[in-house]
Amino acid sequence: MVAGLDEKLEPIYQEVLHRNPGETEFHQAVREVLETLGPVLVKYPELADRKIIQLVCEPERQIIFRVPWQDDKGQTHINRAFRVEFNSALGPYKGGMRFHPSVYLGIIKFLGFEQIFKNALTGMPIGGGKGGSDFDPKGRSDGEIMRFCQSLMTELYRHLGEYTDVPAGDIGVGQREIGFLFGQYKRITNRYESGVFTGKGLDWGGSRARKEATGFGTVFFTHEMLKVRSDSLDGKTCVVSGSGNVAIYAMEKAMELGAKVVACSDSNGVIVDEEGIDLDLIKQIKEVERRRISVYAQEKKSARYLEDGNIWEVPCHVALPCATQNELNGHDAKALVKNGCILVAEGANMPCTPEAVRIFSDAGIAFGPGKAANAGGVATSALEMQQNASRDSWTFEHTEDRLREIMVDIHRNCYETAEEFGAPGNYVTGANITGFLKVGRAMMAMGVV
Ligand code: NDP
Ligand code: 2IT
Repeated sequence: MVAGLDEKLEPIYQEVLHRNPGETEFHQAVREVLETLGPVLVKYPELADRKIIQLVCEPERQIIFRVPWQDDKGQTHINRAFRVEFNSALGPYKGGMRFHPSVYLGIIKFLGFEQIFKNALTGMPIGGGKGGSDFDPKGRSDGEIMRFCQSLMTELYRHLGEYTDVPAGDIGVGQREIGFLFGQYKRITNRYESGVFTGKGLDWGGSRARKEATGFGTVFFTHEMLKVRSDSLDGKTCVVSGSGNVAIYAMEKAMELGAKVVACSDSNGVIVDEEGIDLDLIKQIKEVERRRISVYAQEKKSARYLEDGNIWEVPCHVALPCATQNELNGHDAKALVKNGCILVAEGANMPCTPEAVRIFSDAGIAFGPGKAANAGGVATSALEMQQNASRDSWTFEHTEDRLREIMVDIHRNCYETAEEFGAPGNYVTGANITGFLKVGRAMMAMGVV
């Protein structure tokens, strides 16, 4: 059953459907936020009078352009790239770039929309934006990746700037790609403008702990969720989907806090290792060799590889979806509930379908939505911008401490806001209302712009 919308919000949602046809992920992200905003309009009718919700659903600017490039054999390819500059009420547009064949405008808009509220929750001065391309980096050489990034930046540079729009990584975009993008930006603009990108290498303006930040932050948030239930990660069994940037560092911090991680995955399959995942081996396979997760089971006799397997059928106490949107559906949620799962926190953006979230809620499973639970990545991006602006470089410990404090604050704000608006323990309500009110008030203050 789909939850009903408040009578003031239903026409707003219908208008979003009408104006953005076919963009199903964007519709899903908007609906999930609108479902929680009814009580906000009762308490703050001035937000409705000024059409703040309608405004926040319409990107300030959307850029779409072609990216032609040549592969190693001299063949020409044409990709499409996007940058959606969604909302700048709190600071320059900020959000990652995604390279994946599934990328189209609806994906970038859902991600940009989520980013507005996530960035507001961090308490840092950053607006919301997102970009990407339908380019598939799998199997491409370093030279091909470089030429693609250079071609993309030859158009995108004119829209960026440390006070305007500050990209970072996301699926398919890590430090290698940020290096190529930054290099071309620097060349075209003739400016060493460190603060125009985050996720940079440590030798050229990057922040310590940025690489680890999203995964670590998700686990800090999980730790806080368990703490209010007088529980902890110690001795818990975890499964973490994906084996990319977010998944690897979520596994690392979960293990550090005493959990046993027994499964992770990539888009081809799942590995299950009841002895506990060997993270050094995962890092070697994924970060160094850029190979498939199946290689893990060839190296480790205690592991099983399930081609096209379903990771959510592996019994666990704590599930951390860290791969991609809608990777955990109602069927998967039922399997988790049946197998005794007590907590789900989203390291990825919108990995759980609305049906899955309802099943968790009905079963009393603690659920941490991505815009709160994975905000540590972009929060540490803002710390990277802070270091760039002051030409400073912090220690790993100091940066990790700041990240931990930010995640504790986000958790507390979401928890308290949920209570204030009559939905105790509901972090979806808490995160949406906290984020929306912060952005909405800033938009009110700045007039009709
Ligand atoms: P990576 O590219 O490093 O890793 C992505 C992982 O997810 C890979 O294991 C990949 O497998 C898997 N995956 C991607 N797409 C699919 C798919 N369609 N089906 C199945 N598996 C898939 O990306 P990140 O770790 O950076 O991002 C993961 C998630 O976290 C995304 O939702 C992203 O938006 C979100 N996120 C990222 C942040 C960051 O700082 N990087 C911050 C906050 C959220 P394969 O290699 O086989 O494709
Ligand atoms: O979804 C996200 O928050 C990210 N991909 C990180 C964005 C950023 O600017 O660090």
